[in-house]
Amino acid sequence: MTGKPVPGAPGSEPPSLEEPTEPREVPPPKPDQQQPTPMSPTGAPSADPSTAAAQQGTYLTTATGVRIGDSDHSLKAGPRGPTLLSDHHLREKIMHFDHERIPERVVHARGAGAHGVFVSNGAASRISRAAVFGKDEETPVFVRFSTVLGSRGSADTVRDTRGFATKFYTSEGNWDLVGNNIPVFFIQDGIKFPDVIHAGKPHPDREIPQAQSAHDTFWDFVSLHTEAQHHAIWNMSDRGIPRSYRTMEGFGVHTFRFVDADGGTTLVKLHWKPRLGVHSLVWEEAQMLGGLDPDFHRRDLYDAIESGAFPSWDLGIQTFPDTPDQMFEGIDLLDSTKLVPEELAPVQVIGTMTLNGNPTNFFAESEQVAFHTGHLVPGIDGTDDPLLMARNFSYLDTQLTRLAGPNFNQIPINRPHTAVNDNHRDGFHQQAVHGGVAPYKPNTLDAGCPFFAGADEGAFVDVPVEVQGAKVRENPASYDDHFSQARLFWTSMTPVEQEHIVNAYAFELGKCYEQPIKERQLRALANIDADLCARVALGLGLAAPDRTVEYDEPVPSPALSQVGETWPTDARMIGIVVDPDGDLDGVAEVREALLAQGLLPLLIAPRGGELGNGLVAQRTFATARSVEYDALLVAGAAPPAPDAIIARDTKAGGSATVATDPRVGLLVEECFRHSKAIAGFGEGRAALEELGIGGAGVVTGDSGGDVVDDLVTLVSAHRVWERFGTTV
Ligand code: HDE
Repeated sequence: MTGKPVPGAPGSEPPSLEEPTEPREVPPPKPDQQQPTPMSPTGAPSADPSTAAAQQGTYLTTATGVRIGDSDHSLKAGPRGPTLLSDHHLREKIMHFDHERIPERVVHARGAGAHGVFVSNGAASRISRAAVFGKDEETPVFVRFSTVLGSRGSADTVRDTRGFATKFYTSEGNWDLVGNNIPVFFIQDGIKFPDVIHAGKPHPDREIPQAQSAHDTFWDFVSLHTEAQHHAIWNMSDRGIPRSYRTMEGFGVHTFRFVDADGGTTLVKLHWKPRLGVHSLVWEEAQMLGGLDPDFHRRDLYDAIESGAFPSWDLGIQTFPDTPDQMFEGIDLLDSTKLVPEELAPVQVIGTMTLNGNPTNFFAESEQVAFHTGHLVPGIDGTDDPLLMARNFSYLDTQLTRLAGPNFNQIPINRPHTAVNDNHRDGFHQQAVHGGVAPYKPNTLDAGCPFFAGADEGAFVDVPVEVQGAKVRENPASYDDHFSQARLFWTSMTPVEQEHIVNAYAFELGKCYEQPIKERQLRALANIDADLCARVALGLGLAAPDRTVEYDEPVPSPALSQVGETWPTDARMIGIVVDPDGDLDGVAEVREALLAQGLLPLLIAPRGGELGNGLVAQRTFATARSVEYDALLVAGAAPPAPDAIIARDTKAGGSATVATDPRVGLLVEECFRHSKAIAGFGEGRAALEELGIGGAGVVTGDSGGDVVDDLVTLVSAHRVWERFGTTV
């Protein structure tokens, strides 16, 4: 692992406490933060690069570039007198501030982005002529991860689908892959999108609950509109509460069409496979994090990139012959409520994406980025999936409101890294100074420029697909199966994953007030699996109904389960509980050993500041909570200071003989309950014994060296799976 040290870690530069008095240089902008480059009629860039930076010069100025000597006091008639209307600087500063907010996204409002690079391995170049798939081609990308239902300030760890949208700045223009972390969707036809979102958003009268599906309107819709049942069971599974954006799969969901150099076509489904594996929180952790650290996923992504643990994903494709019926093994490829099991169509890796740069400015990049399913490049095309068709309209339309006009592609983060010569003119927020007099075709006055490209010059050529049929508002018969793949998902889960699904349904339906909605959803569950239905019914105190539909028994797909493999442990967080008067040599040794293996140790001590031996406390017993860590290593568990304002362990009679600070006890107990690995050495081992913590996933030793390797091995399995079911 390379990169900067973790902020606050030993060795990092202490920040200055004073505002500098000497001007310093403004950092240069990143390449994709340049202003749009006005193009001359011949397509040659004509911008002066010195105007590229968003902020230039050394001194504070007005918006019109006049230097300012005081920005702290408004212009008044005497120090205690009224403020003067002639203070232009005051009025301009306040006016701009008043208009800083733009409408949040109508869905996916809460998110976080990062820069990176996609490197193709060339495997897809056989079936797609897209330059982005050329062997060893490197393409800059910007990715935005998001939740769907919550507003911009909502918590990261809610139970929800996650967006996974990638903008590829290819040499042939931008390609946006606007996907989710769940491979299927709630609806088959985009015309239902307002319905499902209105049902999932907070109740219109009270505007609660925020960012949750655990309420009546959501389950009212899902239980009536049973094509949503497949997506809903994914939400109820551990996929609905990812551990990190870094540990999520991504899916293009729809079937796309790749086009080769000869015009030959192949149907494909796109998958992002995280190199770190697919990992999730447990529900109690997710709930706790909603209060303790609502920015958990945003922070995790940012910190991992800052620390040099760059997250990466392989991009893979499942390929299918482009037959007239667009079916594969009985699965309708145009039905976005269906997936194709990887056992039937293996995912073939075509490249790798690495996120290696945090945004410089959240608003300019993560907020203003505008994705669109219609942003395609030659060699990548859509299909007639009615969900995709509606999206192609919606994403263009929504930006007009959100980004206030048609020129949003000129915003730096959206700008292609290729020449733009589009004949679009004027409009709100036009940034380019277009030359020429003939933004129309054909023309003679601008010498016929710009010219049409042929296929050989990289033009996007529409696939000449045959289309016919009567105009109808109908679905094909294959869309009628709403349950077989929900059952496929359920039967592909391990017992511990099934247990989590049961608990999630019992929680969500338990939050509904309307009895008929719970009963109707139980009828849907009966059509997925009798055992699932019976267990949820038990939790709700209701009778389990019988199934009402029949379908062929699906073959389970082990690839859908998250349990059973081991994964790299890069940047996994290990909390180390330290006694400042204890074995600091041992602490330094385990810290180094964990860093050397690419994990991120964080020292937790009774108080902040330097601990000795070059070690600095990064968390204190007051600021640390278990949910931040993937595993805990107890090196010492100092007793509370005599004057500490905390409750003593009453088990020990409140005497000064208490060996373990109760806050350490809480850390350990929560980690244990959430099936995380725990290690202890020396004084820490004694603390674990006192707390009664042992068994699977707990390793102890005399020294740190005895436990580090075993701890890392446990973290590589993500959880101590066998402990689930033995804890509350
Ligand atoms: Fe979206 N979706 N969506 N969606 N979606 C938006 O576009 C929409 C769907 C997805 O980080 C909006 O720019 C319709 C499926 C992501 O900026 C909006 C339908 C999938 C993001 C919109 C769908 C997605 C959005 C809101 C049904 C997974 C966040 C703001 C036909 C394959 C992108 C915006 C970001 C955002 C419409 C269904 C993924 C309103 C009409 C299926 C990741 O245009």
